[in-house]
Amino acid sequence: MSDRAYYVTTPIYYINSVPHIGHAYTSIAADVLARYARTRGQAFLLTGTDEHGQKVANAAAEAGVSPQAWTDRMAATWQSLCRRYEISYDDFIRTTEERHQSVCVEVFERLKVSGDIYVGKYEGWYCTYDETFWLESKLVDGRCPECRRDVQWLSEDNWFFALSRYRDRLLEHYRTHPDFVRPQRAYNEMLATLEGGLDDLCISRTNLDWGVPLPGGGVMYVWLDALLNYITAIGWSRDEERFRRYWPADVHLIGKEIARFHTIIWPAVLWALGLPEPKSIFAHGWLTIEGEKISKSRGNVFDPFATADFFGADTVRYFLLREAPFGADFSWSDEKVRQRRNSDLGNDLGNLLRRSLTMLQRYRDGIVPPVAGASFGERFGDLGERTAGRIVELDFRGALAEIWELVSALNRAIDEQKPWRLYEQGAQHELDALLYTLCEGLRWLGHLLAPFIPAKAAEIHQQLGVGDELGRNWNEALRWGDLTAGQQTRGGEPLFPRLLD
Ligand code: ME8
Repeated sequence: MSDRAYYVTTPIYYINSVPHIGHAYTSIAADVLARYARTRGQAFLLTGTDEHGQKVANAAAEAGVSPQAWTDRMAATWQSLCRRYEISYDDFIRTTEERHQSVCVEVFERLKVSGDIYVGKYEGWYCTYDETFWLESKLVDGRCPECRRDVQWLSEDNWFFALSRYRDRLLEHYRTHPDFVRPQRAYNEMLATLEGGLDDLCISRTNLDWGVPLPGGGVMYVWLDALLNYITAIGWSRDEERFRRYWPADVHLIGKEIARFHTIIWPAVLWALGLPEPKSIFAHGWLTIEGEKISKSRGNVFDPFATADFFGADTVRYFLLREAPFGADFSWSDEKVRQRRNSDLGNDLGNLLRRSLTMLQRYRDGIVPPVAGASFGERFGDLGERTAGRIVELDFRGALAEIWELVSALNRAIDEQKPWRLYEQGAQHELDALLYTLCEGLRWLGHLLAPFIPAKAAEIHQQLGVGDELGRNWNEALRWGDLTAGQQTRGGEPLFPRLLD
């Protein structure tokens, strides 16, 4: 068996403020991939916080504390968001950590040696909020094209990364790797950007202290510092064996507004270091409210902790992944979350579990009968593979739709075969076959749903009395008929109690 691991990352989030649901969204999607991948072998999920830059320094100053005290406090909040939404990260990197800062300095030194960076004069427009330099031609009414804030004129001697040198190689890579950037829209946009030409990138700042100090003065541009997190955490230049197990990353998950950094600048930096590019980058869409991106700067954020308390983390996870194709924008509304909760999760899934176990209790003392009905095994035999295929394609909505076919088919089997009638008629064999099918179907659902709604998936297995099953190899677990006859089920509380208006 190969010791290669599936490596998936989230962006590292700015901690100038508290997190909102948009941040949770990316991390939840990454978590689904990692949880699934762990059932097939090794996986590594990296998330963390981007702690340098003017925005963070300003936030600390406003709060009247040192940047380090501020970041310590905020990083703890971001970690608890991960716990609240069951993000099973393997490492949480903070860019103020020594392990990261030393990598930044080493990268800088190596790029100096390779001749990929040089000193030049930087004069141009800078948006502090987005930590981005803009060409005059890109400004909109003299303001930042991204956030529409005022930009500042900067004139400094700075270090530049010779990005323009990599344009042809990038174009070639895009041409030969049509899946390098997904979805297609992001690929097309980035290709058009490349075709439009590339400027070299200013990678140092002299008018700011809160960053990674560079030998000779100044600090590293926060975006280069941030991107390097993806190689710091897996041991680049410190532990080559470990690094080779994870790199290149299988997928960087990001929001579409930071695609240029990840799909153009990042591969070029890696090439300059003699490293391969990531296998793919997926730039997903935005969560909106009334058509506006949810963001602190637009003032339409709400507390994701309170949301998890109210709906339950699993309900929110399910909603976010089921509501829209990954890649598209979609809108948040409490009402839509409530509907998904009450219909898909409560009526379809929760009631299926409750009805099945209640009937098993009534007719068979809660014990799984010895007759394995085969028809579902034939019909859904490849469901595990199909669901897995959708997950690795990042089609989470499609994966859940596949899984819900099984949920619906099991509910239909109850409605059509009417176990209470089979019982009255003394049709013992048919009743056994149906009850077995329901239990085995639910055992499958526990496995299939574990990446998406981990706590509730575990609860399904607990109620079935197979609480030690989760974490089994995906293919082995999803063999129809694996549930042992004679298994004592337990039952329990409703999985998704109805939420009232
Ligand atoms: O950009 N809908 O950090 P950031 C969906 N530090 N996703 C959203 C979202 C929304 N409304 N709002 C935020 C940064 N996100 C840099 C990244 S990586 C080397 C450095 C998610 O705190 C989405 O993933 O602004 C987006 O890319 C990320 O949060 C931006 O987080």
